[in-house]
Amino acid sequence: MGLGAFARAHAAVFTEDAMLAAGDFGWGIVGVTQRSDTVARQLAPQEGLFTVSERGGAAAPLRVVSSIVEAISGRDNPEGVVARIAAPATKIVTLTITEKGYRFDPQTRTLDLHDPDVQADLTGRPPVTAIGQIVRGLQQRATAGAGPVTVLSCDNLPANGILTGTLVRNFAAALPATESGPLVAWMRGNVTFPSTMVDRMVPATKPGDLAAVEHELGVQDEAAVVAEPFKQWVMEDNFAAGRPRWEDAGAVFSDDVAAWESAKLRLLNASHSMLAYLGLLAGKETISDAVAVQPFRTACRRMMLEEALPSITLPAGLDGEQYCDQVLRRFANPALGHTTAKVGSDGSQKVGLRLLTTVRGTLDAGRAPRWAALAVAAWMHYVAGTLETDLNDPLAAELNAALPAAGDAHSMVPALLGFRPIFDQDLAGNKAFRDLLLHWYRIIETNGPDGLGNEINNG
Ligand code: CS2
Repeated sequence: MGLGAFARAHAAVFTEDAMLAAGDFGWGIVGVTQRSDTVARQLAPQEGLFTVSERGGAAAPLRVVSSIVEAISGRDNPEGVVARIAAPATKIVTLTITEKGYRFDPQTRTLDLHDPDVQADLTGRPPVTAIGQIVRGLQQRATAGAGPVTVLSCDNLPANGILTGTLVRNFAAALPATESGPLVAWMRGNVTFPSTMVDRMVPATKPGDLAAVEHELGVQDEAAVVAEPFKQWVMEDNFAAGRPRWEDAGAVFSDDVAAWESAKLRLLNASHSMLAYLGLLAGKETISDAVAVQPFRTACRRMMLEEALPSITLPAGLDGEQYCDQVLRRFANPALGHTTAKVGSDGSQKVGLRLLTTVRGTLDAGRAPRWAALAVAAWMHYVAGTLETDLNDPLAAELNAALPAAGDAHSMVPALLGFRPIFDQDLAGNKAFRDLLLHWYRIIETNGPDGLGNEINNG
């Protein structure tokens, strides 16, 4: 579920590699698009085939991937999605639907039962939310005796398997008692929700990328994707109905996925977000342009080394400093064209998981979260500046309603701190954090990117 560029460049590639390496060709992917049906329309006339174009040092030649056997639109054909989830041949339902696709309340990590689409799905209409489609599919499986299945979240969320299991059970529990009772009981013995850590930088495909692929391949491919050469997948080995031999394709099975996920979110994704907002502030179009600004790179490094690393427990075998260096090298890939606007989108869904976790951890250790606060202040300044025009965020309307039309650090920082979907009361009331936000916001406001650079360099 979720057939964006990331799913094509990650799960589809790992799955094809696993089939090739293991000689086990019994697998195939039915891809389901979410809100837009574009990718389903692009893939259909190509029989699911698409090209992966790696960019940067050690890039492999163009490759046509064949693991997607069918692509359907979840918006136009919700019953079809439910039927595919219910089909006995379906063994795994993967999700790459981004943070906002889960419709959860970040403070309670439970399903947002106030969400109008969730509510409508609960009434029994053909479901449009991913969680609603999964539950209806599981319900049909239970009734038809179609056998166990695995639901595998592949999004950047901490303990994504536990979260997904909770949301599925929340939806099931909100159904009428005659439906929920038997379903919840069946799920207990037949559905697993392993956690995963997924990693590959995959920008949105641009028209120029399609032209370059066509030039090299000699055929037009509307669904081609661009990706960095690096890719990583760490999973819990808890599958209810079998799985491809992904380990033969380089995936790692681990009992410590939560530690991998925290490391990735708080080091890679947190710095990615920081660079996106600092880069947007300084007029940098891509992450590689932003990381080339020496003070911005310094701020990222210091946030990772001085604040994020001390507040997490690394998984065995991961060298924290090497990981940070590798992340900065990957960001610097000039051929990728990963835009700051794309990484900066949906900030309301990302800031809490990527940055506020480190802010809290650092405050709890009795230290000042100076660098993480800079990233949050840069996001705040970006929100205040783009709110009325084109803030690409699912909570744009709510943010718009909560903030003054215009304002400086003194009005914007407290107004944003009062925005409960992101900041809980505790953090919003923390004086040290608030002072740091005011400090950085004012520097951004009055001194611009260059003044900010000087302040960063002064430590
Ligand atoms: C990025 C991620 O868009 C974003 O927010 O931080 O998509 C990032 O590229 C991937 O998580 C890398 O694995």
